[in-house]
Amino acid sequence: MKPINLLFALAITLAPTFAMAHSYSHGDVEIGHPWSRPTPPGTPMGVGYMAITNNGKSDITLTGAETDRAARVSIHETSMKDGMMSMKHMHGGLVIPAGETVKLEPQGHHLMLEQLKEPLKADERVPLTLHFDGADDMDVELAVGSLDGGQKMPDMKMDHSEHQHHSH
Ligand SMILES: [Cu+2]
Repeated sequence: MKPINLLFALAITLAPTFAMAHSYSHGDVEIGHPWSRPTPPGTPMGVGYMAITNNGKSDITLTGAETDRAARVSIHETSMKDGMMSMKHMHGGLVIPAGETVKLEPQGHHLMLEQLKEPLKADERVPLTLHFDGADDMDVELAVGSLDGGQKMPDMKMDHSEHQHHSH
C-alpha cells in the first residue's frame, strides 16, 4: 500500500437532519439508523455510523462490513493525539456486550468505507452488509445525510496517517 497522507475535513455534526430514522432487526441484533455523509469528489473515504444493540445473552463482535461502493470497509476508533484527531483500525473488531448498545458515531467508533468507487451523495442509500461473530450477517442501508444539516458547523481535520502504519 502506497503511503498516503490523507487529511480531510469532516464537518462535525452531531445532530444531522434526516427525512426519517430507520432501523433493522434480525434475531437479537438491532441496527439503529445507519447513516453516512456525502463525500466531496476525489475523497477516497466515506464514513458509516449506527447504533448496534445486542439483545442476546452473549456478547457478539462486529468483525467487518462490505459494500459494492467501496473496495474495503474497516472498523475504526477515533482518539485525540497532540490536538489532532486520529483514527486507528480495530483489527479485532468491535464487541457489543450482551444487553448493550454500542454507538458508532462522529468522534467515536465508525466504519470507514475505503477506496470509494464514486462519491456518496446526499439523500442516497448505500447498501452495506455487516458481519458479526456470534450473530448472522445483516444487510442495512446507510442513509446519506446532508453534509452540514443546513447549519454552519466547525470543520475539524482528521488525521488518517495511522492507516499507513498497518498492513491489511
Ligand atoms: Cu476512520
